[in-house]
Amino acid sequence: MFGFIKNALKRIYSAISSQLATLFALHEIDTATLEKLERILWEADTGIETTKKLTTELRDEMARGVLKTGADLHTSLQKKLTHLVTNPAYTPSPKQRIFLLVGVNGSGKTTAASKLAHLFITQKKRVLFAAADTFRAAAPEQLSIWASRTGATIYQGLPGQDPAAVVFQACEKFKKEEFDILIIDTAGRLQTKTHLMKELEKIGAVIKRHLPDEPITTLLTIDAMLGQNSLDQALLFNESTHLDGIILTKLDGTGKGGIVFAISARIQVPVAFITFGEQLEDIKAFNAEEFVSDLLSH
Ligand SMILES: Nc1nc2c(ncn2[C@@H]2O[C@H](COP(=O)(O)OP(=O)(O)OP(=O)(O)O)[C@@H](O)[C@H]2O)c(=O)[nH]1
Ligand SMILES: [Mg+2]
Repeated sequence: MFGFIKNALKRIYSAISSQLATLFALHEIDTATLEKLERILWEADTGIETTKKLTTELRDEMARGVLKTGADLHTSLQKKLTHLVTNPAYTPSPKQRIFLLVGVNGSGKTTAASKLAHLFITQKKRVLFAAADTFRAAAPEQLSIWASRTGATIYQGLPGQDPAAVVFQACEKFKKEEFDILIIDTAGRLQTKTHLMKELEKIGAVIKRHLPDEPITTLLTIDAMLGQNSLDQALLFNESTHLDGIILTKLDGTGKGGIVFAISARIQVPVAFITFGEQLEDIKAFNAEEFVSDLLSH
């Protein structure tokens, strides 16, 4: 299993890491090296702002004489990128039992809900899904297929029903049947910010009223394949509700791991999980140090 995950991730890193390896092998670096680095980072979706900030700092270190070799560059970049993605860091706790998945159409909410359920079920937890995407007729059915694959239980509302009403009933079931984890799948349609805010507020209020002692963990799915475009959408959610973490999806479809750094710089919400395929196992808690180290040295 571990080998499989490593292989899937390797594809993500390969495009960027092979180019970086050439720079890190240099005995002496100069301004041209940093220009090359700038291009590699930018092409890997790191984003203009973040790339500029990083290379400015590196130029400064070079001017002060602390950055001389490719190896120095490797060490410094590793430190800077790790700092970028651990600031802030996602801190999971056993108190987190209610997970609300939000994100635009097709960004991978339902699949991520199922992968999360799978993770919890392998830890012997009892998982309840709330199928609060009542907008798309096929959505509850899609989630119920995942429920039977993972061994989770599902609470399904009626098509067109108010999502908050579905969440209310799912909360009741969660309490009465003493589930360990509640995962709420929501609709991905992106209307106005006001509408989005209202709907998420309503769902949040229902949970708070019925499960007052339970913290709500809101996770935003971001499609890594969309690159910089996905960030504008992410910003809209960040302005509409409190986000605890990001699930960066479809990393297998891009050789551009740099999006992780762009997210951290632009929206200051920690990456909590990454997904990299369509199987239930294709999810991993995000580990900044490991991610950066793999990205820089595969
Ligand atoms: N390759 C790959 N495909 C993924 C991944 N995660 C999700 N997908 C695919 O992306 C598509 C959309 O995923 P969903 O989970 O249905 O997305 P959603 O956000 O629930 O979409 P809506 O309910 O329409 O808003 C599906 O075809 C998934 O199989 C991933 O990590 N890698
Ligand atoms: Mg869905």
